[in-house]
Amino acid sequence: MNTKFKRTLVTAALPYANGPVHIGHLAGCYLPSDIYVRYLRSIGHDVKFICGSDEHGVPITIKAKKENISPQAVVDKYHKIMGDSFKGFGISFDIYSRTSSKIHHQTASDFFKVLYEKNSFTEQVTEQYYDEAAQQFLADRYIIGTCPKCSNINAYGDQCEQCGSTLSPTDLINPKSTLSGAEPVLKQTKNWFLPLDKLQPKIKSYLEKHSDWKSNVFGQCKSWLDTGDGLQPRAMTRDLNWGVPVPIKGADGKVLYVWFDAPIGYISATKELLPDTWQDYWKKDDTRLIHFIGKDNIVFHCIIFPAMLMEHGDFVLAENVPANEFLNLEGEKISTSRNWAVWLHEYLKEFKDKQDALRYSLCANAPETKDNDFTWKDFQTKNNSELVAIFGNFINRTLVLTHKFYNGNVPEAKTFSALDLEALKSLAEAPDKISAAIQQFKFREAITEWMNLARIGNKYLAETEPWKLIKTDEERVKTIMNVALQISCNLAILAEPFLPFTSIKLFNLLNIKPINWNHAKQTNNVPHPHLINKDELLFSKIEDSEIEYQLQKLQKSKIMNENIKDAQAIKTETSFDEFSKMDIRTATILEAEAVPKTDKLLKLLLDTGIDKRTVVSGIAKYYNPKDIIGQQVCLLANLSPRIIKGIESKGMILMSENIDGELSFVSPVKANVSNGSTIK
Ligand code: B3M
Ligand code: ZN
Repeated sequence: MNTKFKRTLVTAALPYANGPVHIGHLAGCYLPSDIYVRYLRSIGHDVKFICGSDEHGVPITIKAKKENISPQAVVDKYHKIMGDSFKGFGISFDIYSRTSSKIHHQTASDFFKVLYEKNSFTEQVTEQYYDEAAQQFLADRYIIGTCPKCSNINAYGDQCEQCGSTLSPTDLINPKSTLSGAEPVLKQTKNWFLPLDKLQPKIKSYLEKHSDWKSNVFGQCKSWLDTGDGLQPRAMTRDLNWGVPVPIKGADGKVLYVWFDAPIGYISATKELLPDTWQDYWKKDDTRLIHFIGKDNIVFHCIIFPAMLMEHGDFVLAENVPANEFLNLEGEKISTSRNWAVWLHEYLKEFKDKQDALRYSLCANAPETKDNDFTWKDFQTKNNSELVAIFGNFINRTLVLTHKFYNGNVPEAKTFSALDLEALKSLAEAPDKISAAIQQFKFREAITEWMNLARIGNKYLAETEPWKLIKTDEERVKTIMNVALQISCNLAILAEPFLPFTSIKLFNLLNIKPINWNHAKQTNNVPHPHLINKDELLFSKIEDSEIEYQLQKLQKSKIMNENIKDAQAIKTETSFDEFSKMDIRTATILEAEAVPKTDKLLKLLLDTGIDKRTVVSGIAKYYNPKDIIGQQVCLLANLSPRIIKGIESKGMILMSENIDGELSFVSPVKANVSNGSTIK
């Protein structure tokens, strides 16, 4: 590691407090940063790990409106859920703060004032949509209208979710304010812009010093600088009533842009953590600042925040920004609004004490260089075939044999054979390999090296076969078991950054107080004489049924999403003539019974006023046959007959379907509509 640096400040992106955190967050940002920090702590480096909730911005105000609560209530709720999830997974922040705190408001406000007084900002008057009824300017998300590209009538002012186009509010046809429903009017407003165009040369020379950054990060930065006219001025204030008020005259009703205040949150949280020494971590040249983030945050951390810091002066700039790509779930983009996610707080409940299984699988499959996919099947395989079958198996055999042969007393190693020496050599070499990978932010490689050591342990036992030798060469077995115990102990040391829960458990089984990375090259960490504790399994198999359950949960989200889509999108136009071809009538159910060997179908006998006929209907999940006798329904009476499960079905009963996919009858509101009445 570069010895120029005396201390490291690691920040992890402040997650938005408008929803819980999911596996994408963990894999993209919080797990790699936690591994990195735990490693630095373990080698005795001075490191601080900073995070907190990002509690400002428009999405939070929208959520508050929707739920009819205050923005503060929204962020209070999610700040707690997110903080608990991180704690649950052992993410070892030194502080998990929040941007609605007083210290943050003060810090962000002061920061803005410094830039303002240095004339860093340009003032610009632009036209923004304004809601006269609600008397406020409208953020893009608060305006809906018809998409000019695909005619979706519910497109947002910044984006159409139907066709995916990026829009600006003035592109919308028939724009409406979501606050009052009124048509918004364009009104002039003044805001303060950071002239990134003018700062471009400075930013460029900063970035050029860091061409060693991960290629996905460096590449994205370059394309910001090189595309079109390069960087453009960006507003650092917004017309909104939730956030840090703009601390200058004439700025009533305006707050700092959320991406201005959020990264300053790293500074305020450090102040809160270290009231006396925080400046060492932000202002001394021998501090190394590292931002862990997901790829959608690159421009803010590599361009805008450094530009703010440069303008302010005094602060160190990020030494590295090891951003990850995205993690997908079962082949699809993770989405909060579509509930296509594995929520950390749910995982913690459903897989009790299995945090390390997820940490392992997310690290082994981390989206470090490209987007990656999480599948439940792969999670199960990584747990069952690697954690249980390789690592767990090695540890378990070692502990069980030590108890069996020596009642748990660590035997002494006296003379070493070639096989022993080979194993000990691999053991001594492992820490440097893993360190090198971690220092280069290659966490997948690091955890693979760690697992390889467990593989070496297994191979060693398989080759030396102590269970056979015990009958013929007891002295040898002592050495073998001692070596196996040394491997186990160093696996515990080296596991700590990745699998902290397991590391503690394993030290405990070995009856050794946790020791740090600096001892990991030694191959005599388990003393003799020494008594180990009773063996226990470190990992258990994850059953097919548990995986099935998770897949079903996702399937439910999928059905719900399809239904929402159906409910939102009106089908293509049809003519009255087409519609009139359908003969829809009222009818009453006379008899109902389940169709044998199916769980969906009911066979119904209907009185249509004209005839009595049989209709097979897929409603068995929603109605009990005996409850629907006498129910009046609407029937598509001239649908061509079909044979369903050997029964001729003549017509179709109309049902309404809600977004959960539940069906319910549609019937006349007045009770005395006779059977056979037409519906037009
Ligand atoms: N809250 C975006 C996010 O959660 C944003 C990060 C802020 S870091 C200063 O992805
Ligand atoms: Zn569209």
